[in-house]
Amino acid sequence: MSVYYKNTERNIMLQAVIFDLDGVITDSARYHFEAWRDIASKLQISFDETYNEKLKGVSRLESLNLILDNGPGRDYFSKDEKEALCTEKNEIYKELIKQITPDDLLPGIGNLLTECKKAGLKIGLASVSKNAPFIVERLQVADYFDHIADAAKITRSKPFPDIFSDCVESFGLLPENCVGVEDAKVGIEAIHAAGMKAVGVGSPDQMADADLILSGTSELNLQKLRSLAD
Ligand code: B16
Ligand code: MG
Repeated sequence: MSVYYKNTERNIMLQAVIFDLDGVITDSARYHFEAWRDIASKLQISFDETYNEKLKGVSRLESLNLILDNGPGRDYFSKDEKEALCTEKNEIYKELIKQITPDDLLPGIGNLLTECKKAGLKIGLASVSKNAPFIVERLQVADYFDHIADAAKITRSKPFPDIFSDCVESFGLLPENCVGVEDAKVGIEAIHAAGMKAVGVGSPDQMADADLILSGTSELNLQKLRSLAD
């Protein structure tokens, strides 16, 4: 480590910021909720926004399993039936996210991306959503990202570190020089498991383990992220 720091100015210790998508860059979590609510209602399983918190940051199949846990159980349907339900949910979701526009960037995110870019930081996207590339195109922010992790290649979802580690490795950086931003409890765990400091955006109870807790994205700025890495 000391060798790495030798030629590094204190104020450029932060070298990359790695963002979650749903709930951090844009509020696509509500579209996941709406799509799963349709499936749960068809299956006559109760499902509300409180239960939906458990689904944030977890894979499509695991989301279905969590919903089934609240009904007939995750082993009730065959693998093929579950795959069909996941596809059905994704078709509903894909229709909903077509309405996303650049106005749907969450407050403060546009400025933060610009600040990071101007400061020469690497910017990564660590979303386990296979629809993430479509959403960043809809938001017109794709060009800000130096690396968008390919969710299809990541077999272990959050809370495993894989998706964040993929970004860190693609930059050739050490995790201690990167900061992750998340809105899900499993996402904070994933950032820590990758060896990085975590900024949690959301309620203090959900974000309790984060190194910096902010109530909303409008509170994010580069200075706060830098102070975390120092
Ligand atoms: P998809 P993130 C996650 O995205 C969502 O939070 C989670 O609710 C969803 O199940 C998962 O992506 C998979 O998404 O079905 O579109 O592939 O929070 O990691 O940006
Ligand atoms: Mg999220």
